[in-house]
Amino acid sequence: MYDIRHIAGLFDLRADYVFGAPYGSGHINDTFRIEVDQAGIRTRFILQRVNSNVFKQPIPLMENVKRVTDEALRVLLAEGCKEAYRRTLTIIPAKDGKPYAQDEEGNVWRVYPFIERARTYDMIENPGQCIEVARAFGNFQKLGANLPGEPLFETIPDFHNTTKRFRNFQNAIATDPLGRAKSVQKEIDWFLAREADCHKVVNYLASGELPLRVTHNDTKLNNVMLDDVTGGGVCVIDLDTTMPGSSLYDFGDMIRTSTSPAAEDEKDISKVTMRMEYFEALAKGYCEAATFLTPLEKSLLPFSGKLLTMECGMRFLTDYLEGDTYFKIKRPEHNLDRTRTQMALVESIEAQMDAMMRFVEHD
Ligand code: ADP
Ligand code: GN1
Ligand code: MG
Repeated sequence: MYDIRHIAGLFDLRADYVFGAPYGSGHINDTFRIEVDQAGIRTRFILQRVNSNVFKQPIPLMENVKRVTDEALRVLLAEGCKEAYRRTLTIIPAKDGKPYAQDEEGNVWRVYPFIERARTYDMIENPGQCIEVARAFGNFQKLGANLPGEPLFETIPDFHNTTKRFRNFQNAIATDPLGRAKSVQKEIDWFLAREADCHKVVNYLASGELPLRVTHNDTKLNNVMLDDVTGGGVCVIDLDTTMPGSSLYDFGDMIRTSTSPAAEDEKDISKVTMRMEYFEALAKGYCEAATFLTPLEKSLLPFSGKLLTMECGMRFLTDYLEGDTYFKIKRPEHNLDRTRTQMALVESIEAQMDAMMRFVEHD
C-alpha cells in the first residue's frame, strides 16, 4: 500500500535500505519495521505513518513528541545513563531536518530507532511485570512535571473527557447509521446505567480538586517495552497522546490492560477478571515512582480502573455503532467483542472495589 523503501529514503538514515514489513499490534498508526545496512552493520528502525484520521494535526503532534523525547534524553544523559538512547524514543530527522517527513499524499511519517533486546506484551504474564510497567509510566510522568515551555499541544481534544465521551455515545445511539443499535441494546443499557461515574473525574478537574499533569494518556501494556533479559521497564513508547491530563487516566489504563488474564478481544468473557495481586503490584510500582500524588488522586486509583475500562468499552461500542471507523478491526464484530471484555472487567472491578481500596494509602 505504501512504498516503504521510498518513504524510508526521506529520512537521514545514512544507510542502504534492505527490507520493511508491517509490525506490532497497535490499533491506530501504521507501523513498519525496517532494516537498513549502515556501512556494513544491519540496523533496525521503526517507521510509522501517523494516523491523520485520529490525529487531525500530526505536525504539532510531532512537535510535542520532539519536545518530550528531547527532555527525556536530556535528563537521562544528565543522570549519566549508559544507554540513554534505549531508555527513551528519539526522533531520527528527515533529510530536511524536520522531525517528520511528508509523502506525496501528505501523510506524516516518522522514524525511531528500534529498541532492541526488549519487547512489548499484549497480555501480562506475571505481577512482577506490573511493578515494572507502573514504575515506567510513573517515571515518565515525573519527567513531564519539569518539561520547560508552553503546555503541550492537545493532540486529541477531550481525549479522556468521559462526559463528552458519554455524549458522543448517546449521539451514536441516536443516529445509529448502520441500524446496529437494536442488536446491542443490552450493552447500550449497561453503559447508560453507569452515566454518573463518567462525570466524576471531569468534575474534580473542573473544580481544581484534581490537578492537570503531563500524562501519557495511552498507558496500555503494549505501550511500554520490557527488557528481554531482566524483565525491567526499558522505554515508554507511543507518545502521540502525551499532553495535559490526569494521573488517573494513566493509572486507570494500566489496570484495564495489566490485571486481566484475557485479551482485550477475548470472545469467552468468563476469562475476564481483575486479579487483585496484579492490581496490588501496579499500585506499589506506581506509588513508588509517582511520589507527587495528592491524597485525592491516591484515593481514586481503584476507581480509575473502572473509569478507564468503562470509557474504553464505551468507545469500542460507539465505534461499532458508527461503523468501525476509528479502531483497526480484524473481524466484523471485533469492536463488539472488545466492548464485552471491558464490561466484564468493569463488573469484576466493581465487585472488588472495597478490597482494592485497602491497597492505596488515602485519608
Ligand atoms: P499504535 O499507536 O498503533 O499503538 P505504537 O507506537 O504503539 O502504535 O506502535 C505499535 C507497536 O510497534 C508497539 O506496540 C510496539 O510493539 C512496536 N514499536 C513501536 N515503537 C517501537 C520501537 N521504537 N522499537 C521497537 N518496537 C516498537
Ligand atoms: C488505542 O494506539 P494504541 O493501540 O496504543 C487508543 C487508546 C485505546 C486503545 C484500546 C490514540 O491505543 O486510547 O485505549 O487503543 N489510542 C488512541 O486498545 O485512540
Ligand atoms: Mg500503541
